[in-house]
Amino acid sequence: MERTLIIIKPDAVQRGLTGEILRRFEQRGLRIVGMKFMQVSRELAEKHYDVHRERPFFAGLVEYITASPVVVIALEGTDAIAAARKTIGATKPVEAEAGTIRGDFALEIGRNLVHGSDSVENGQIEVANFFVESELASWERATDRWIFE
Ligand code: IDP
Ligand code: MG
Repeated sequence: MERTLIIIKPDAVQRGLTGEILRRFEQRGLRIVGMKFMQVSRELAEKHYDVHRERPFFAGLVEYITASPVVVIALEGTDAIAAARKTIGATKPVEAEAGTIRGDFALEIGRNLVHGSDSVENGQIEVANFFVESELASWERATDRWIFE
Protein backbone atom coordinates (compact mmCIF):
# COMPACT_ATOMS: atom_id res chain seq x y z
CA MET A 1 0.00 0.00 0.00
CA GLU A 2 1.51 3.38 -1.01
CA ARG A 3 2.14 6.10 1.54
CA THR A 4 2.24 9.84 0.98
CA LEU A 5 3.15 12.73 3.27
CA ILE A 6 0.68 15.59 3.20
CA ILE A 7 1.57 18.94 4.77
CA ILE A 8 -1.20 21.44 5.35
CA LYS A 9 1.11 24.45 5.05
CA PRO A 10 1.13 27.56 7.29
CA ASP A 11 -1.06 29.63 4.94
CA ALA A 12 -3.75 26.93 4.94
CA VAL A 13 -3.69 26.60 8.75
CA GLN A 14 -3.77 30.40 9.17
CA ARG A 15 -6.71 30.67 6.76
CA GLY A 16 -8.74 28.04 8.64
CA LEU A 17 -8.62 25.58 5.73
CA THR A 18 -7.28 22.60 7.75
CA GLY A 19 -10.64 20.85 7.99
CA GLU A 20 -11.61 21.54 4.38
CA ILE A 21 -8.31 20.14 3.07
CA LEU A 22 -8.38 17.07 5.34
CA ARG A 23 -11.99 16.43 4.31
CA ARG A 24 -11.01 16.17 0.65
CA PHE A 25 -8.39 13.49 1.30
CA GLU A 26 -10.72 11.55 3.60
CA GLN A 27 -13.53 11.79 1.07
CA ARG A 28 -11.19 10.48 -1.65
CA GLY A 29 -10.83 7.28 0.39
CA LEU A 30 -7.24 7.64 1.56
CA ARG A 31 -6.61 6.18 5.01
CA ILE A 32 -5.01 8.34 7.71
CA VAL A 33 -2.16 6.48 9.41
CA GLY A 34 -0.55 9.47 11.18
CA MET A 35 -1.46 13.08 11.89
CA LYS A 36 -0.11 15.91 14.02
CA PHE A 37 -0.05 19.70 14.46
CA MET A 38 3.53 20.92 14.68
CA GLN A 39 6.03 23.68 14.10
CA VAL A 40 8.53 22.71 11.38
CA SER A 41 12.12 23.51 12.40
CA ARG A 42 14.52 25.14 9.96
CA GLU A 43 16.58 21.93 9.98
CA LEU A 44 13.60 19.74 9.05
CA ALA A 45 12.44 22.25 6.41
CA GLU A 46 15.88 22.25 4.76
CA LYS A 47 15.93 18.45 4.78
CA HIS A 48 12.40 18.16 3.39
CA TYR A 49 13.11 20.62 0.55
CA ASP A 50 16.72 19.53 -0.02
CA VAL A 51 16.13 18.90 -3.78
CA HIS A 52 15.33 22.62 -4.14
CA ARG A 53 18.44 23.79 -2.23
CA GLU A 54 20.06 25.44 -5.28
CA ARG A 55 16.85 27.11 -6.52
CA PRO A 56 16.42 30.89 -6.14
CA PHE A 57 13.20 30.41 -4.15
CA PHE A 58 14.77 28.05 -1.56
CA ALA A 59 15.29 30.62 1.22
CA GLY A 60 11.72 31.93 0.78
CA LEU A 61 10.37 28.38 0.74
CA VAL A 62 12.06 27.56 4.07
CA GLU A 63 10.76 30.85 5.52
CA TYR A 64 7.24 29.98 4.32
CA ILE A 65 7.06 26.43 5.69
CA THR A 66 8.56 27.46 9.07
CA ALA A 67 6.55 30.71 9.41
CA SER A 68 3.81 29.21 11.61
CA PRO A 69 2.48 25.74 12.52
CA VAL A 70 1.44 23.09 10.01
CA VAL A 71 -0.59 19.87 10.10
CA VAL A 72 1.26 16.82 8.77
CA ILE A 73 -0.65 13.74 7.70
CA ALA A 74 0.56 10.34 6.56
CA LEU A 75 -1.96 8.81 4.16
CA GLU A 76 -2.15 5.31 2.79
CA GLY A 77 -4.04 3.88 -0.16
CA THR A 78 -4.04 2.47 -3.65
CA ASP A 79 -1.92 4.86 -5.76
CA ALA A 80 -1.91 7.26 -2.80
CA ILE A 81 0.84 9.43 -4.35
CA ALA A 82 -0.94 10.08 -7.65
CA ALA A 83 -4.39 10.32 -6.08
CA ALA A 84 -3.26 12.90 -3.51
CA ARG A 85 -1.42 14.99 -6.11
CA LYS A 86 -4.53 15.07 -8.34
CA THR A 87 -6.60 16.20 -5.36
CA ILE A 88 -3.98 18.90 -4.59
CA GLY A 89 -3.67 20.23 -8.17
CA ALA A 90 -0.80 21.79 -10.13
CA THR A 91 2.10 23.46 -8.27
CA LYS A 92 1.19 26.82 -9.82
CA PRO A 93 -2.32 27.52 -8.51
CA VAL A 94 -3.38 29.49 -11.62
CA GLU A 95 -2.72 26.33 -13.62
CA ALA A 96 -4.53 24.07 -11.13
CA GLU A 97 -7.92 22.78 -12.26
CA ALA A 98 -11.03 24.03 -10.49
CA GLY A 99 -12.08 21.29 -8.08
CA THR A 100 -8.54 20.76 -6.83
CA ILE A 101 -7.40 22.25 -3.51
CA ARG A 102 -5.02 24.73 -5.14
CA GLY A 103 -7.48 25.46 -7.97
CA ASP A 104 -10.23 26.28 -5.50
CA PHE A 105 -8.32 28.14 -2.77
CA ALA A 106 -4.96 29.50 -3.99
CA LEU A 107 -3.49 32.04 -6.39
CA GLU A 108 0.29 32.05 -5.95
CA ILE A 109 3.00 29.38 -6.15
CA GLY A 110 4.60 30.52 -2.88
CA ARG A 111 1.23 30.26 -1.06
CA ASN A 112 -0.06 27.00 -2.53
CA LEU A 113 -1.46 25.59 0.72
CA VAL A 114 -0.48 21.95 0.65
CA HIS A 115 2.37 19.49 0.03
CA GLY A 116 2.07 15.94 -1.27
CA SER A 117 4.92 13.50 -1.92
CA ASP A 118 5.87 13.07 -5.60
CA SER A 119 7.02 9.42 -5.76
CA VAL A 120 6.62 6.15 -3.88
CA GLU A 121 10.21 6.38 -2.65
CA ASN A 122 9.83 9.99 -1.48
CA GLY A 123 6.55 9.11 0.22
CA GLN A 124 8.39 6.58 2.40
CA ILE A 125 11.31 8.96 3.07
CA GLU A 126 9.13 11.99 3.88
CA VAL A 127 6.79 10.06 6.21
CA ALA A 128 9.89 8.81 8.06
CA ASN A 129 11.29 12.38 8.25
CA PHE A 130 8.14 13.72 9.94
CA PHE A 131 6.93 10.78 12.05
CA VAL A 132 8.54 8.30 14.41
CA GLU A 133 7.24 4.74 14.08
CA SER A 134 5.16 4.94 17.29
CA GLU A 135 3.17 7.85 15.80
CA LEU A 136 2.01 5.73 12.86
CA ALA A 137 -0.86 3.27 13.12
CA SER A 138 -1.32 0.03 11.19
CA TRP A 139 -5.05 -0.37 11.11
CA GLU A 140 -8.02 -1.30 8.98
CA ARG A 141 -11.16 0.75 8.57
CA ALA A 142 -14.55 -0.91 8.44
CA THR A 143 -14.98 0.78 5.03
CA ASP A 144 -11.69 -0.44 3.52
CA ARG A 145 -13.28 -3.32 1.62
CA TRP A 146 -15.70 -0.85 0.00
CA ILE A 147 -12.86 1.47 -1.08
CA PHE A 148 -9.95 -0.89 -1.85
CA GLU A 149 -10.61 -3.82 -4.23
P1 IDP B 1 4.98 20.59 -5.43
O1 IDP B 1 4.71 21.16 -4.05
O2 IDP B 1 3.77 20.73 -6.32
O3 IDP B 1 5.52 19.18 -5.40
P2 IDP B 1 7.69 21.47 -6.11
O4 IDP B 1 8.15 21.77 -7.51
O5 IDP B 1 8.19 20.22 -5.46
O6 IDP B 1 6.09 21.52 -6.11
O7 IDP B 1 8.10 22.72 -5.22
C1 IDP B 1 7.96 22.66 -3.81
C2 IDP B 1 7.33 23.93 -3.32
O8 IDP B 1 8.23 25.02 -3.54
C3 IDP B 1 6.04 24.35 -4.04
O9 IDP B 1 4.90 23.71 -3.54
C4 IDP B 1 6.02 25.83 -3.79
O10 IDP B 1 5.52 26.12 -2.47
C5 IDP B 1 7.49 26.19 -3.82
N1 IDP B 1 7.90 26.64 -5.16
C6 IDP B 1 8.15 25.89 -6.24
N2 IDP B 1 8.50 26.65 -7.30
C7 IDP B 1 8.50 27.92 -6.84
C8 IDP B 1 8.79 29.18 -7.47
O11 IDP B 1 9.12 29.29 -8.64
N3 IDP B 1 8.67 30.28 -6.65
C9 IDP B 1 8.30 30.21 -5.35
N4 IDP B 1 8.02 29.05 -4.73
C10 IDP B 1 8.11 27.93 -5.48
MG1 MG C 1 7.35 18.50 -4.70
